[in-house]
Amino acid sequence: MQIIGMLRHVAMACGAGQRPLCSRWTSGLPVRFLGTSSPQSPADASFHSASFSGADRPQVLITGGLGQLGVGLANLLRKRFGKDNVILSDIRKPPDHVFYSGPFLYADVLDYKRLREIVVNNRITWLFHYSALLSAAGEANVPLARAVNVTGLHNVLDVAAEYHLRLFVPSTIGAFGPTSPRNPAPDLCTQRPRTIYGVSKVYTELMGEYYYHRYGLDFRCLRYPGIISADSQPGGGTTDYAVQIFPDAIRSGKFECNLKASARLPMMYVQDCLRATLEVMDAPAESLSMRTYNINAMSFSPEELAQEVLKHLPEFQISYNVDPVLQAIADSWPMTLDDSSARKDWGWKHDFDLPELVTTMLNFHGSDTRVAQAN
Ligand code: VAH
Repeated sequence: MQIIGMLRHVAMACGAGQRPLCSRWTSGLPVRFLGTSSPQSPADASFHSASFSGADRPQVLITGGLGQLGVGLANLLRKRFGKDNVILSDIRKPPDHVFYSGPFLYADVLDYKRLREIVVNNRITWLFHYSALLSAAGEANVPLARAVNVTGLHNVLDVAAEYHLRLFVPSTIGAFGPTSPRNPAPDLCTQRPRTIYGVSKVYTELMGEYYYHRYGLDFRCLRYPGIISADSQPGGGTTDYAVQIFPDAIRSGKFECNLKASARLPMMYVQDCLRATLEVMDAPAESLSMRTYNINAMSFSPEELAQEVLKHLPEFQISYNVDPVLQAIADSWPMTLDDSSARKDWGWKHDFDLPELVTTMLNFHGSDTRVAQAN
């Protein structure tokens, strides 16, 4: 009996149309049984007219698309696979420049039925799952972080396994903790993070690898350093200072840092991060010896970053107003990551070191005409 027939059969038994009454493992897939899905909203039909040409091209869905990385990733993927092959989604309204740059949908990762509907109606084959509360935001609202980062992950894993998607979920240097090796942190080591963000990302790594081994889910994961982006704001992270320093340096020549001067952390320019994400998703499965990889580019402290800014802005002044919560998080994270496995397995290498990062960021914020982030 086809899975859909089985679904219908069991759904009848479970009382179709009612709340999910039963879930069971069926034919090796984590398939939950649901009532009838909600009627397709007209907006969803708009993409069916799109010509998804190129059978070999993935149909991409990005969750959490309005966070620090989603728009940049969508731009990169649309250049590669075509504008209509990449659907950006979030629970917030997109600004005009995002809404008119390609397909955008409302998607709440806590709504399992809706996720299935989007995947089916748009024949999604690749899913980039960016919805998450980051380190500082998570500590400020643990229940919400647990819901989004854990329950949201469950929904995404089950949909990805059911529809045989290729799934990317980012992890982070925050998945390491004070008992992890810090300089460098290897791919495999003790991971006892002290934030709900870090705990949920260790869980993400373990659950993604379980679904790979148990159900054959093509799960891929990178541990991101702190990401420095020019034309997008970070969303409540411990490394956000390294993004905000640039517009402040240009506008006022001053910056108040909320970490101590010596707090050295792994960092990466957004262009390197997004390229690494596409490269690992593009890599032939047989080249991957692991499902979760460290990627590294540079490490710096606030004082080292300030010294590099001073080379361009001699009047620049940094001051320190240390946030003890953020500093405790930063102190529990590694200073550098060993990314030799990524470099060996799928040819990872970074392009931006600290001098290139500072030049690029100051040029972006200092240029009269702010150009869109060129991926
Ligand atoms: C944070 N920017 O600070 C994020 C990131 C490496 C840290 O995950 O929480």
